[in-house]
Amino acid sequence: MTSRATGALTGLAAAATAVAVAELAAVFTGPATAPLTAVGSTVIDHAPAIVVEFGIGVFGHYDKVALFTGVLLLLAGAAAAIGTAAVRPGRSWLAYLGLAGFAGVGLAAVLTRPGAAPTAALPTLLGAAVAAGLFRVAIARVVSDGSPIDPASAPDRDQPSRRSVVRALGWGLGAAVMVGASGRWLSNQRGVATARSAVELPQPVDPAAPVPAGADRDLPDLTPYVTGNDSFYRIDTALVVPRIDPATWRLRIHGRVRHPYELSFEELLARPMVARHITLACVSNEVGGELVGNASWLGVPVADLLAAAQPLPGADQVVSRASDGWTCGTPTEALTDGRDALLAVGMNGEPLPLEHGFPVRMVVPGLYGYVSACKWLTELELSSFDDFDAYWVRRGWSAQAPIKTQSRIDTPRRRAAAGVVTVAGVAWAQQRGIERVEVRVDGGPWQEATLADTVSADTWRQWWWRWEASPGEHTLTVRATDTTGQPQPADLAPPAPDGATGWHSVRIDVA
Ligand SMILES: Nc1nc2c(c(=O)[nH]1)N[C@H]1C(S)=C(S)[C@@H](COP(=O)(O)O)O[C@H]1N2
Ligand SMILES: [Mo]
Repeated sequence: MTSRATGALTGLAAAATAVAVAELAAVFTGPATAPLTAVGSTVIDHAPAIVVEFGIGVFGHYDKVALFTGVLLLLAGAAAAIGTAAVRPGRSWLAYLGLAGFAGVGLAAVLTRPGAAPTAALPTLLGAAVAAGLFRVAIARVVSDGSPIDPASAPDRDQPSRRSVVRALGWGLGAAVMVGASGRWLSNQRGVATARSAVELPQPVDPAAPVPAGADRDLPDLTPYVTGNDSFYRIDTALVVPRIDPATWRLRIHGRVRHPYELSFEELLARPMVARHITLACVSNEVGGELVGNASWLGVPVADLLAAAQPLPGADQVVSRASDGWTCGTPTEALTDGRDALLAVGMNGEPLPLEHGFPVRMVVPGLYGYVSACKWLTELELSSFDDFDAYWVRRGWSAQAPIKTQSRIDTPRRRAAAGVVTVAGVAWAQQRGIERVEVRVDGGPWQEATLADTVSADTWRQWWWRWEASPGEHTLTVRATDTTGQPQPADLAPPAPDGATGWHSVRIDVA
């Protein structure tokens, strides 16, 4: 092995050790204090909106994995390059400089995350210190500063020593990866999951309307009326799922109010609860897309909590703030006009899953998630639209974002056998409700589909239509009409800035 390769390996091993030690330390100081995570989160928050959307669009649910992989590859490349340069005689200072540079970036990231305590610096400092130590030992074994390295001319007895160092480095690299991964796994397992399973949800004083049998036509590829928690779409900017201990969680209600106050989780649970089926939709959902789901939510009406704070005139926006610093702004009107806007603690009969906002999130029927559905909620600030732009509004999305009427074909999607085919899907227009769904084949006349039952205007509705399919290629198109009589517009619009429009079409091979 050449000295340059040894240098690269030393650099890699040092970087891996730094990351691994930091990940392990972050088990104790909290997942957001792992420098890798903090850097990734900072990248997400400061990346131009277009890149974040591109990331979501291209990588889908894997955008976070992609970001981690990118950061890791960059780090590995730099570490190997620095190691290669630093192994040359008299150049070991390069390694320390590089390490200090990375530690500086890591420290800057962990200390500027929302709610960071000074202890957030510990994992990075510890990781850098151990890596520096390792590098010092390794480099001393491989080179003696000042004397040129040439493996060919090196004395024979030096060879086994270098080989053993290389082997040790290889093992060290492997061990570091294992340690880092288990540190990450450990901190994912720790604490909050247990606290979540200990939560006992109260019974609602105002229970959800039972789902009528006719709401769900059990077809194999048709989206079920109620989405299971495990299959519910997830969208957020959180690189690691925030872990909030319900025992220390507090909600602050403040801003333009006469009576600011705070509430513990216990106090929230003691309030009268309602349960409602509400279909949540993401503004980034493309026509025909999957970023929409329907669940039964248990929670406290937001209006009650706001009323207790006595909002002042002019407070036309309620800013929700999450533990990770994310914000959204909801019209005060939408939270007080009598619709079922909830601070939810339960989802389909369970405490909120960690990924869906445990312990408390907001759910507002009729508004896209980015202006209403704050997860890991810690603050409600009465403000005004003039005074404050929330996270996505600052990145160019509309401040006001009511959900647009949409319909989707779930089955068939590609192929069908000639004869009678059941075309089916879902349609939604929360708050207004779906009145009619129509399907057409190859641009022919619109034909009315059958609508399934629903519990309210705030959820999607399944629909189906009997198609006499003839062999060949056909295009199926669907459109919905809401109960105000407004048909879903044909004009194609992209998700930005306030939701996609257009009809969903699928091309089917009938054989
Ligand atoms: N804290 C936090 N809450 C958030 C977001 C976020 O990035 N951070 N994203 C919002 C968006 S854009 C949507 S569509 C919904 C998605 O909720 P879900 O992941 O439970 O489906 O959460 C909203 N709440
Ligand atoms: Mo969203």
